[in-house]
Formats: sequence, structure tokens, C-alpha cells
Amino acid sequence: MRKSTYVLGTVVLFAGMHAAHADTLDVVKQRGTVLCGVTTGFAGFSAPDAKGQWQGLDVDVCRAVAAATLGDATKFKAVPLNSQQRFTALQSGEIDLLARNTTVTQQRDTALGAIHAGINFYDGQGFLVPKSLGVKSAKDLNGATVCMQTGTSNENTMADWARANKVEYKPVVIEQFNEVVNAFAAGRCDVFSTDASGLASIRVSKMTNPDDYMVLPEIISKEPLGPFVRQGDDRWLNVVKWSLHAMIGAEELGVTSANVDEQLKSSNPNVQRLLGVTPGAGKNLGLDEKWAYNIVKQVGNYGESFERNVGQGSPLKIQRGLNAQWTDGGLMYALPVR
Ligand SMILES: N[C@@H](CCC(=O)N[C@@H](CS)C(=O)NCC(=O)O)C(=O)O
Repeated sequence: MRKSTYVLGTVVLFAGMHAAHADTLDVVKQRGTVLCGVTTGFAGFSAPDAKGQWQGLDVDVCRAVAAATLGDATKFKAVPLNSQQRFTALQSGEIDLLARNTTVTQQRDTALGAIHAGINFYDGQGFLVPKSLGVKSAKDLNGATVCMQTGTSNENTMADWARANKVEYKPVVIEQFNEVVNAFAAGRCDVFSTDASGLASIRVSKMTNPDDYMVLPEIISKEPLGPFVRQGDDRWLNVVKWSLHAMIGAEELGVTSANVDEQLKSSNPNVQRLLGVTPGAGKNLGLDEKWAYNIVKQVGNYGESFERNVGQGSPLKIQRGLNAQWTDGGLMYALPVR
């Protein structure tokens, strides 16, 4: 009963929003702010710092889009959303884009009126356990209670995996992030299951003694995480997509926030096109030719953002792994600006 009401509400909202938000690029330019859907606070990806400023790898997508469209990376407003609320907020027009550790799945990319604009973190679902549980492998989880958050892809992935591996478990599914974290910390469930990046973040930022916890070696799914916009909003889709690719491409070309001014003199035609020295790319997007220059200058390239937020410059210390450049054996492969 509850579920059908929710689905109906979603459909009605979606039908109403299509005409009302035809060209988000125009709306954003007029408003002067990008409304960016983020988590309610998830260290490394999207969380307010001590000064209340939102920081993280996903927040850098918000900042990049603000720099590209408005010339100023600070001109965005973070709209905190839990897992359950995020797609409704996008559908209803409450946000311009969703940049919030969201897995691209076929269903989300088609049936929800949303469409993804790229991948900013390749991840997979895993398990966090207290060392005191004495479990070394996910295969030993038979009979465990598993904490997950409502509205995540993690619930279905866990069910599929458990069935395939003949593991019996009891799900404990809670809507608010802090409540599910508290339930796990209090021992109300044996295991927390979500994206491995999320587990790394929860372990170091939410557990009183991170060393008392470990992430099990098994990764049970592909979780390609990326920003989403609304379907039928192609200029805006391009702005978000190319803002992300500008960050990834800048890293490949060796253009950083520190050297971007010097790189304006580069003789490399790819750098010249990216930075607007050779004009065209900005016009194609409906943006200033300095769109990518502003991103790199104010936000940094993808590698800088990764290291600062989730990599070696952060408490999370996540390895580049799949998120390395394709030239280093990873999957980050910027589309060419030409
Ligand atoms: N990638 C998965 C999981 C993403 C997700 O929402 N994870 C939760 C649990 S770690 C989260 O970020 N919660 C933060 C919040 O609700 O504010 C998905 O897209 O469903």
C-alpha cells in the first residue's frame, strides 16, 4: 500500500516537471546559483567542513558545474538528500543535478526520468564488520544481521548475492544515514553493507575506534557512481558531462590548478582547446570560453580532487585503482575536446 502511493506520487511529479524545467542551463544562469543534490553528510564525497562549507569528490562536481556556468565555483547550493529522497528531488525540479554517490543502473537511467552525465567514481559493494565478529570473509556471514540504508541499490545487490551464495541474512534497513550508522555502531547489526568507498568513509569518520573495524575482501557488485540530471534537458546534460570530462581531461594533459595560467601558453592544441585559447568548445556548450579554465583554476583536475577528498591527502586514503587514468591502467578516460 505504502509503496504504491510512493510510486504514484513519483509518476505524478515526474509528469508535471517535464514542461516546467525544459532548459536548466538558462534557469541556472538567471538564478546565479546551481542547486546541487548531495548526501546529508558523507565524509570525502559530500559533507560540510568545520566552517560549514560543503567539501568532497561529489561536491567538486557541483563546484565544477558552477565554475563552468557562472564563472565562480562557490555559486552552488548544496541540497542535502538521503538515499530515498534523491530521485524525487531531481524529478520535481528541487535540484538542478544530483551529485551524490549514486550508482548508475539501467532502471535509474531510463524509468525515473533521470539520465547520468558520466562516472566520477568506479566502486563496488562490500561489507564492514567489527573485528570482534571474528569473520574474515563474506562467505562466513551466514545468519548475520546486515544494516543497509533505504532507497539504495545495496538492498537488492545484497539479496542477489546472498541467494547466489546460499548465505542466509537478516536485513536491517533504515532510512536516515546517521541512524543506520548508529545502529551499526551500537551492535544492532553485525555488518554494514554499502559501496566500498562508503564503508571506508564510515569506518574513519563515524566509528569511535576505526581500528576495531575491517572491510571484508569481497566486492560483490559494480557500482559506477556519477551525477544525474533530468531527461530531455540536453544542453544541461552536456554542461554537467563536459564539466566532469574537463576535470578528467585536464589531469591527462597535466593541467593543474597550480599551472593552469602557465598552460595558457602551451603549444599543445588539446590544451589550447580545453582552456579556450583556441575558442569553440565554450560556444558549443552555451558557456564562456573560459569554462574549463575556471574549473581547473578553482576546483582542480580530477586527480587533485581525488587525492584531496578521498585519496592520500584525506583520512580515507582510497587508492586510485579503477579510478586511475586509462594511461595508468584505470578507467578514467576523458572524451576529447575537439
Ligand atoms: N551507490 C548506492 C548507495 C549510495 C547511498 O545512498 N549510500 C548511502 C549509505 S552509505 C548514503 O550515502 N547515505 C548518505 C545519506 O543518506 O545522507 C546507490 O546509489 O544506491
